[in-house]
Amino acid sequence: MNHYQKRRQEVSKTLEDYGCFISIANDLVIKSADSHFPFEVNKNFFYLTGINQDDSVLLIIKTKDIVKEIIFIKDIDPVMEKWVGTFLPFEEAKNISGCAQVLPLSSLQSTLNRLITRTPIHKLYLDHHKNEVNAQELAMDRFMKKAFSHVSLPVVLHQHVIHQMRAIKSPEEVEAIKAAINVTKDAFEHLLRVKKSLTHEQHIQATLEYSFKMNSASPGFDTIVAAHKRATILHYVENNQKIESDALVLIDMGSKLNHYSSDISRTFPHQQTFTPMQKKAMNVVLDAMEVVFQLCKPGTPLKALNQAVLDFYKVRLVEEGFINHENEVNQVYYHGVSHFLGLDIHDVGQYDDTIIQEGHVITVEPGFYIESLNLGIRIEDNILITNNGYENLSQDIIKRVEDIEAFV
Ligand SMILES: [Mn+2]
Repeated sequence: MNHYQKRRQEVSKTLEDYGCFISIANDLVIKSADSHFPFEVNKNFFYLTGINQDDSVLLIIKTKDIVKEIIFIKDIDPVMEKWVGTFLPFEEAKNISGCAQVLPLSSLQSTLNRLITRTPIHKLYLDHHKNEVNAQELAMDRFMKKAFSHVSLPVVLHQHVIHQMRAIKSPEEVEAIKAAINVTKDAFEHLLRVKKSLTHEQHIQATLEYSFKMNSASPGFDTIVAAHKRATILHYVENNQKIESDALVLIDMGSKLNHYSSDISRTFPHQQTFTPMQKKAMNVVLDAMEVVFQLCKPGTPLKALNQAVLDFYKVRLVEEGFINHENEVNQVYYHGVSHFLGLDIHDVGQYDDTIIQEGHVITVEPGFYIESLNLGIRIEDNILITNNGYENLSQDIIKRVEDIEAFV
């Protein structure tokens, strides 16, 4: 049984008899005129099938004695293939997914009709959530309108079940994340070697992303290259300014390789060395990381990590003179210290009231930001929770003041 089969089996255990689980791959989204945004697969669908093609559908049908799985993929269209490239062959889809029944999408509606009238299924379990935040119509909404316009069956929103599964990484997934981290490491070291000749933020972005592409990877998210006071804007992605000579440069980057992403932040001086003030600030953040690492073990509430950073800063930032009073902490540190990492950058998983477990992969990314000092520092590593502690998956990417100065 391959990973995808095992995962589908897990899902099938959560269904009642005469239930049908549905996950879809997403459709292509129009950008303008006849062009589309690059296809982005629904990560849950990919997690359960290994298939990365638009307009694909997975059904898991559970009746009294048997579980049946069917995957639908686009009918091969030889004319379209001349324009947009090869469609996924049916045999290959079977091999990847380990699903014996892979059928053409054109037979989906008749299959559904048969299921409803003959099996008959009583309940639908959708890989979907209620999108109440912005009320945007999602691919599943469109699918349901089209496929079930003539019947109404009770619907259960089942997305959280797959999200819970995805939060615990298998050894193979951890290897995939490590591979992405390695590409990011190479990119950062290459950058440090050539950075003397780079004068603008966009040069740094281009240099990092050049390395990603040369390693068959791509940016997992919009690369942030923020120098000087621009580093105090957390998601600054314009990356288009000349770098001031005495500036610190904050980069938040992550290559994506085979669908898994890394998410690494580093801060370094534009010149060859840090100023004394920059050095002092760097060491505060590096020490905050160590405080968080000590809590990275099964049983710690996820919330405790951020609280630990706040408690540490309340003392240390005052001691070092970066703030006057502990109640100013929120003005210089205004994001959380951790998120899950995996198929998505801000990966799925339950965030509220979560207890850290073995197999979680999280980021640890303290920072602080003081505009009047033209200072923004964030340092981020990717951490695997093990049975009794943690493994820092990105420990080989240099981050300490003396190591960066020695390297350049
Ligand atoms: Mn991050």
